[in-house]
Amino acid sequence: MLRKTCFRLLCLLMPAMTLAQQTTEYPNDYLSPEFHAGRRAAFREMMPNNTVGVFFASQVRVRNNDVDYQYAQSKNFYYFTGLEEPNSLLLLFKQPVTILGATGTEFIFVQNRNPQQEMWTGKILGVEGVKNKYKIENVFTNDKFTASTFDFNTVDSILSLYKGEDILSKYNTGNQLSRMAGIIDNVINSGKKLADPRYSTSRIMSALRGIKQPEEIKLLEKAAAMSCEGHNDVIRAVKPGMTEYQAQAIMEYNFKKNGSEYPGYPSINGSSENACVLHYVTNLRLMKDGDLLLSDCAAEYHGYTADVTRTIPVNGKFTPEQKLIYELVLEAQDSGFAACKPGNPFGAVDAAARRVINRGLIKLGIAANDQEARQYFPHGTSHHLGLDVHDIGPRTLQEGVFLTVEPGIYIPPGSKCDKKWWSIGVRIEDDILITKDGHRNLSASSPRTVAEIEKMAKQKSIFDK
Ligand SMILES: [Mn+2]
Repeated sequence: MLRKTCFRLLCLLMPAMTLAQQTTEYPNDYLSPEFHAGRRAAFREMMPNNTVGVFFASQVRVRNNDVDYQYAQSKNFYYFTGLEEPNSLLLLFKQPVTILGATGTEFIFVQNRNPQQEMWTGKILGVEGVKNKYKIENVFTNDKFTASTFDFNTVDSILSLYKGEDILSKYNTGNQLSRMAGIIDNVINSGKKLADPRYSTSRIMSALRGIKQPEEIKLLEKAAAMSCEGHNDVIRAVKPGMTEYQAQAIMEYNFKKNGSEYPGYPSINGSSENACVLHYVTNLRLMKDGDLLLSDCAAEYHGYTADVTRTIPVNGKFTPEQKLIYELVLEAQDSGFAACKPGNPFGAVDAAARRVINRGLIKLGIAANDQEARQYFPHGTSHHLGLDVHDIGPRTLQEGVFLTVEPGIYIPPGSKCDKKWWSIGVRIEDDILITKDGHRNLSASSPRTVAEIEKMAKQKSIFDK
């Protein structure tokens, strides 16, 4: 007990991460070339003998007519290279091979410089640029990768996840990426097997990406800190008469202000019954006195995303019913946190949180048994978090695993319980890094308790300054 109190005190004394204003012309806190080289080496270490890893950049995706979506690089490709350009291919060999006169284990095929295109969409790095910036040894332009560039029959299998990456799509034929993917697809269709049809590549990626390295943790700390700034500003600013999209604007302003490239996933800002829709992204409703607002929003920073949810009273004060449900979810989250330690199975966090929620819903007369309780808490408590918001990782908690703890209770109108509970939807979500002897909450700089939230709600918002 004493130890627990001491730990809590320590947490309170630890300063929240403050985000430094950028002072260099461009951001200079990207993952280093050495980080990516280290990840490629770790992949090669886990590859079976005489195999090749094949990783493609993401497809450019059309939004409508001649407008593309903002480019988002393939996370596996980014993990191994840092390169944010499309139309690129990375080959990682277990044993050295010779391709186009160069001998080694790493080959990357990238876009050629193109003054005409660069006038419209900005600088293309080209061979020299990629060599200098990313320090990858064997760099070629993508037109050099043809069906005869390398005889894939000389390796036993190809490790790749390209089949799930939407790069062979008929809507995208005619570009270098689809052309290169087509070559690999032909090799595989003519008998060269994918290693354990996709399975072992996923397993290697999961083992690697599931354990966060110190450089990745720094970016995740920043993503979590700017996410918390957004949530805190929403807690201060929200009031009856404001719309859900205005709450979203306050949130995302804070992300962008701090250099986030995108929200890590579409921002969820659901008030009243909309809080009961798990992935509500419409965000159009006018909020009223007495509503709860559930905001599940987080920033992505240099490829790494946080995932934070806070649920707050729109008028600054929880009703007695809202408070009962809120504090039940909070207790469940605390129980989930307690299960976050090395050696525990991933599912121990959900088991701990669900036990509290089931017991509480039965006690309040909302559910008759565990099975009925499940309909009010229909999702899992945790998922891995990192390059993807729903990331990949090991099933046993260990140092470097990064996961969410996010229990919730959702009681939509019409539920089979007393009407006084209807339209209450509560989720509380934090981002937990497993440490050597326990865990650290990277999103602790946004308040979770009823008292702390009601106190923050009284503070001046960005609109009062
Ligand atoms: Mn989540």
